[in-house]
Amino acid sequence: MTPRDVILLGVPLDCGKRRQGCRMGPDAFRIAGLAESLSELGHRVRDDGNVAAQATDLPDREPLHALGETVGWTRAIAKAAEDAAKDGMPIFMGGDHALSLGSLAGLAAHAQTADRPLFVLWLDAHADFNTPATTESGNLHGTPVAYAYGCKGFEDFPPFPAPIPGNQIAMIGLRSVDPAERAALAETGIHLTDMRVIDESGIKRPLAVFLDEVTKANGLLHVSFDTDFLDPQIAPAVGTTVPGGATMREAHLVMELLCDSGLVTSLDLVELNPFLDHAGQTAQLMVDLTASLMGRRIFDRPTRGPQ
Ligand code: B3U
Ligand code: MN
Ligand code: MN
Repeated sequence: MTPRDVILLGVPLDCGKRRQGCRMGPDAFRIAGLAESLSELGHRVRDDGNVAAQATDLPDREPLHALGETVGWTRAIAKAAEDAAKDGMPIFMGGDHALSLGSLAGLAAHAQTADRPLFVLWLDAHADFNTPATTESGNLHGTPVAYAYGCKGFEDFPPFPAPIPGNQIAMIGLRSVDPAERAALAETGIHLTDMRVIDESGIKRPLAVFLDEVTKANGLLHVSFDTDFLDPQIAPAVGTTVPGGATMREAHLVMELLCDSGLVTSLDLVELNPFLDHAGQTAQLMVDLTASLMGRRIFDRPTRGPQ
């Protein structure tokens, strides 16, 4: 893989849901050696430290959890994302998935300036397609894709720059989707790959189809990697585990295919809750998967078996 200018941004945001601990994520990624792993692969890595929360005087509003704090973070992260994208490949070390309200907004603004379409790959057990009006939990980490798609209901948030059309969004790993999300998604044209598709036909094909679209459109590609994409047996450090997730092999294959494509321009690593981890196991796995995405491999392809 050609060396990249990687910019690590810590985002100790923990307000997208009630269970606390994701604010320790940035340090867990650092301690698990994210920067060192990427430097070893030949990339130029800069750690810009942590994004600071931004205060707002927006009052909270039932049933939404921490609305004001989340809107403040969204502004701060969007600014940091837009700035970092000018300099290289930002990797956002979360933080829960409400982080992506900001990363997507900043990257969409950057894409607009660069005059290229922004594509989004959402690796997650959940669709995160609720709006402040439809969410049953009140947890805003369940809303970033709806915000980026341009759904109504986000009037308290900064207007989303250039909403992303459904055919530029793919979700892989789905296994927990709310009824309101399912109904809303049906209208969107978003590429939906649930675990059944993966079980029946493998994870490679839906990914390859989407990557082809990115290539044809000369798009930017943002990958949003929710730790709960992975099966909880290999990734226990998640507040909202859902059984039946991606295996170690499936996840590495996704990362290797993304690496081969050369298309990824930014990455979120979210929902890691180090308080729930077993001796850093999940943090280490997320770092190893990121290394696969950034060029670590067993052999250079094509591999030749015994003749
Ligand atoms: N869709 C549910 C559950 C959920 C979404 N993201 C996570 N959980 N981690 C909700 O609360 O919106
Ligand atoms: Mn998520
Ligand atoms: Mn999730």
